[in-house]
Amino acid sequence: MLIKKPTGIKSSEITNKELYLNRREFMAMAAASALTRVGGDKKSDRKAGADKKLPVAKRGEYIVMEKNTSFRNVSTYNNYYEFTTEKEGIDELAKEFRTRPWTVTIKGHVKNPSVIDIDKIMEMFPLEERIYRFRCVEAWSMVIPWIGFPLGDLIKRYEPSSKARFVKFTTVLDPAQMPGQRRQILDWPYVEALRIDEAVHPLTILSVGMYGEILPNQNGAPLRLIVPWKYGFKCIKSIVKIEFVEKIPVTSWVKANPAEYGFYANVNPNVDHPRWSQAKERRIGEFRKRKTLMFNGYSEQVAYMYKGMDLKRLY
Ligand SMILES: Nc1nc2c(c(=O)[nH]1)N[C@H]1C(S)=C(S)[C@@H](COP(=O)(O)O)O[C@H]1N2
Ligand SMILES: [Mo]
Repeated sequence: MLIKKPTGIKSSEITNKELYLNRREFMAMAAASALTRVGGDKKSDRKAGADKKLPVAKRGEYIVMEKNTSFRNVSTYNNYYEFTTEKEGIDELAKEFRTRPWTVTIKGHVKNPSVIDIDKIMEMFPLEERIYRFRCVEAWSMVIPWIGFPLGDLIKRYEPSSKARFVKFTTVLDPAQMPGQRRQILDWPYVEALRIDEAVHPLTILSVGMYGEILPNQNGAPLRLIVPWKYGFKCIKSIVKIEFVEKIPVTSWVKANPAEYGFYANVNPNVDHPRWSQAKERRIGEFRKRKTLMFNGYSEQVAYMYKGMDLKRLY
């Protein structure tokens, strides 16, 4: 990954020393990571093409002070059941997946229901880079420089009514292109949802790229959700529909196995998955295990939304 000059960072944007970097810290980290950068992140390892580069209008204010996982790991170790339940080889299986033309339908309790082209969406909202921790429910984690825009910006634009208590997302249904959808692994299409306050939270983004380039197909091109304080399965890929609804939607994993997967799916080291502990995680590319952090390290930003909720019951 190219280290960009942190010109976009204003001191007014720095409100939390754990999450946000000031200019000097960022320079130090950039220098250090340039020196220690090894193997997997070299340009030559990537199928980079000039056409894949994405213009980033600003460097986002939310940056995690940890070394990025290599592009190679993030783009070759995936979960994408529409292609296969294997974690490796999705890059190959999804190589020919067509992400254009692509439209996103916005409907439900909203003032301006619309069908918008993905290229239009990318013009409408200035893109920024957000370096986030990403924690899969299966106890592995990564640090990924996403490119995207706040979901809240899109929501504001379409003006949901007070009846819009949840936002429901749906992945494309295309069994001709997605071999996994020809088998009853999940009740296709994949569905996820957020409470409206979670959806408009400034940490929640819709992503169109990572590592300075457009999103690889295996990572959810052309548009996917990123909610950094929740387990990875909430981060639905290849979105074709965003719906504003009144009642809590039945999401794919809750439907498939409600004893193991909840609607909230907040990263929580104190609430184990029935088949394994959530107390620790393995950062891809490392051997030692790390302690998993409450809300994946984003407590200060998000804990207020769950005040008074029993997180053991509402997992
Ligand atoms: N449509 C769809 N979205 C999905 C999935 C999926 O199988 N289908 N897997 C989820 C899970 S379990 C994880 S951990 C992340 C993985 O994202 P990544 O491959 O970009 O790391 O995507 C999530 N989004
Ligand atoms: Mo996951």
